[in-house]
Amino acid sequence: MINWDSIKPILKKEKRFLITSHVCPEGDALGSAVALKLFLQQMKKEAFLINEGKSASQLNFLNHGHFRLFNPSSPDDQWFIESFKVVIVVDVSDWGHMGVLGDRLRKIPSTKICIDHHPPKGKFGDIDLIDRTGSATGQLIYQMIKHFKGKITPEIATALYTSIITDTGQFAYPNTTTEVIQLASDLVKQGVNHYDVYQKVYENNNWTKLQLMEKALRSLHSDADQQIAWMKITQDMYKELDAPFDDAEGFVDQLRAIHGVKIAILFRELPGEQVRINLRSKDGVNVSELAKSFGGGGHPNAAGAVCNGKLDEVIEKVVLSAKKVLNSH
Ligand SMILES: [Mn+2]
Repeated sequence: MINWDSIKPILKKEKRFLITSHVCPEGDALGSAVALKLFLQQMKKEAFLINEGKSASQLNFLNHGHFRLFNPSSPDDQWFIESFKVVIVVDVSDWGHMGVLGDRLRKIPSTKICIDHHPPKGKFGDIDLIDRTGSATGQLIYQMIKHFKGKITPEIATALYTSIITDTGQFAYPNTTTEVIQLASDLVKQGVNHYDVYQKVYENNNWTKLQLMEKALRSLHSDADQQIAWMKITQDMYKELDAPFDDAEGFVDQLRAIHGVKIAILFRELPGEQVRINLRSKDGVNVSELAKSFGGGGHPNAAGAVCNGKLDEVIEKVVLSAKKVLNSH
């Protein structure tokens, strides 16, 4: 359990807070950040969100008006982030996942508070509030709001519900606990329209996403007697369709859903000879160490990394390591 009282003096004293998360925040990062902002406003504080990299368009319903998109070359943005004495980082405890914004924030002498459920790589902020047993950071934000006797408004509840369904795979992943199911029930009682959230998050695909999937599927490969499934997305595929990077969100889960597949990998080529790797596993196979060995991290069944190198070379290396994970399993 997190000792929320450790931040009580700061919450009491400070008037302005900056909230941020990892690059291209997904459901949990965005939902946690929005809920935290709304809660701080309830406490009559000024709270601002800033992030680097857009979120998937499906999450726009949470995003509206809340986020400032960080522009590394804007003096205005630099001035803005320097104007805060306290920065709260949610759903990430690794500066490496925070882009240029992370580098800049690190150099600023503000107090950094971190609220996260990922296994930490070491000390991250000035105050690290980390609970690895949390199914989602949204769950921790909920505990925090309750601890400080805040009100779970329908808007806060909707943001937290989005956090929870996206990080638990709609209460399907092994990280789903009775506690988080109960929490979801409470959120629905507080006014979440769960079917509306479901439709916005999961039935809101655009055509380019499917076209991108069609292209990616042409590269579908299996390895290790069909226990490994992987596919790749090149920069050319993105360019041909003018598709945003996040349009590939969820593709890797489709690979994991194949019968017999224990490790699923999506490789996405980034500009500048870098590759984003998304790893998923099932049947007790742990891919977090694999992600770590490539400079990333994550959960046992869902992890990722960004790797330097040419796409095909990275694929070869990672698939080889994945085979080793299976052999030692
Ligand atoms: Mn999360």
